[in-house]
Parts: sequence; C-alpha cells; structure tokens
Amino acid sequence: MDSLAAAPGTGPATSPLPILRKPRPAAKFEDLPTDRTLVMGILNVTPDSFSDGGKHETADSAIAAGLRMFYAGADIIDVGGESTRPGAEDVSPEEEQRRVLPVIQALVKAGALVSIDTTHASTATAALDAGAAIINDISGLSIEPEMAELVATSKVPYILTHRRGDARTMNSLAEYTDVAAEVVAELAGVRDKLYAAGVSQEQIIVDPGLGFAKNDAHNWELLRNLDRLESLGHKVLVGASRKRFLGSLLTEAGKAAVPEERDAATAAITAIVAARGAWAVRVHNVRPSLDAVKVASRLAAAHTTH
Ligand code: PMM
Repeated sequence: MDSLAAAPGTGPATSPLPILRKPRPAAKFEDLPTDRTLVMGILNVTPDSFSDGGKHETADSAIAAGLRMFYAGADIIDVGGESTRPGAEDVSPEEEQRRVLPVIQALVKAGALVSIDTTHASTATAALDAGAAIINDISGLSIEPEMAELVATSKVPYILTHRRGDARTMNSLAEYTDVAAEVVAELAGVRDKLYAAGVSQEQIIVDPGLGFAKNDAHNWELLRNLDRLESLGHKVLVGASRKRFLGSLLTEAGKAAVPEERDAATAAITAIVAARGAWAVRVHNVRPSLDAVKVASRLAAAHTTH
C-alpha cells in the first residue's frame, strides 16, 4: 500500500485509500469549465519517461496517482503508456494498451475526464472504448495517418502537437529561421489533413510541442509568441512541465535543476500562459498550476479605476 501514500508531484496523500471512493457519473468534455485555463495532470504509465518514468510499475500505483491528481482538482488526466523522451524505444500497441487500459477504466469509473496520450490509432480506439474522452497524439498524425479517420468518426477532441521527426530524430531537426511562423505553418498543414478527413474546427486543440524538435531558445520564443499559435483559431494547450529548458534555466553551480525542482518555474509558466488565454496546461504537479490559474483569473477580473 506504500504506493498509495506517496503521490509523485502531488504532495502527501490526504486520503490513504482514494481508490475506494464512490464512483461518480462519467465526466464529459462539454462540462469542462470555460472561464479559466484548464489543468491536465500527467500520468505516465511507462518505465522510462523523463520525469515520472518508472514510478508506476503496477496499474494500482498508477491508478492511485491518477486519483490523487483528480481529487487535487485536475480537470483532465492524460494517461500515456509510451515514453516520448528523445531516443526512447518504440512500445508495441499491445504493450501500451496493457499498461494504460486498466488505469483509464478505473479513473473514468471514479468520474475523471481522461485523455489518451498515444501515437497509435489502435490504442486510441481501445482507450476511447475504455472511456477516454480526448486523444492526445504527439506525433501530429505522422506515425499513423489513419488517426485522422478515427478522430473524424469518433468526434472526440484531438490534441494536435507540433513535432518534427520522431523520438530518435527530433533533436537533429530543431532548425528554424522563425520558429513561431514555421510551427504555425506546419500545424496548419496537419490541421488541413484533419479537415480533409472530416474533423471539425472545435475538435482540434493545438500544442506548440515544447521540447519536440525545439531547443531552449525555440521553446522560449514559442511561449512568448503564443498569440501566433492562437491565430490558428483553435484552443491552445501548453506542455512545459518540468521540461529540460526549465532545468537549464534553473542551473546552479553548473548543475541543471532535476525534474522535481522545476515545479515552481512550471507554475510560473502556467500563470503567464493562463493570463494570455491558453485553454489548458499539461503538468506533473497539479496543485501549483491550479493556484497559478486562480491568480491569472483573479487578476483578469480586477477593476481598474483610472
Ligand atoms: N509532452 C510530453 C508528452 N506528451 N503531450 C502534449 N500534448 N504536449 C506535450 O508537450 C507533451 C505531451 C513529454 O513529457 P512527459 O514525458 O512528461 O509526458
């Protein structure tokens, strides 16, 4: 039961057995709040993701961590079974589904809104059958173009993330003259393929893909130019949480901050992108980002007297 006591990134558990709470009615995408930036909690059921890889070796420990994020207030739980870190090995769809499906089923049963982080159409299909409500495909259709058909027929929201190449090649493809313009143009190209397959404008959520074929300077430039991404006319999701560019920013005595030391900087980014109207942030530690969203919302509602 130790796994229930120490949630990664969410601080000490307040309830020793969150898993035993009563099931709630299934959450719906349409019921998500629209008056503030949403917070998506990251749940990697993988042995090797860069921040939380290896923490959830059993479905039970992953479910407990997901439930803690849900009860901490996460609007969406993003469940992934394949590491996306540079150089990561491919995982078969069968193994990926073995990892994620029991976790999705349990979280949905508890009333959480779940997204499936996958590049495989078969895993996305199985996840939707298990109750997931959003597809998060960091490949931007580049691995399995048939994902477009699935999004069109299932009518679920689809997170379209900018990336060049794959986990093995992306670092060598981080060459841009105007990163924001190129990311927007490349996202628009994939968006048009989604439209051609019959996907609607409201289904698409765009994501700059921080760290995916981007160096530190590219990530900062994209964050600064979020409005250019918004000009595509879709909801925007930002995934900066604990990424390497924050580790380098927080370098002390020549040593980059380790992932767990990057949460305050992550929350600072959440406050900034929330103030700029991002639809959602994808984070490991839910609570600080929820607080950051509150700060941004309260500031936006403050009166100016002159
Ligand atoms: N980053 C990672 C994985 N999935 N999905 C979206 N939409 N955006 C991201 O930036 C993103 C993602 C890699 O980070 P992780 O290993 O912490 O999940």
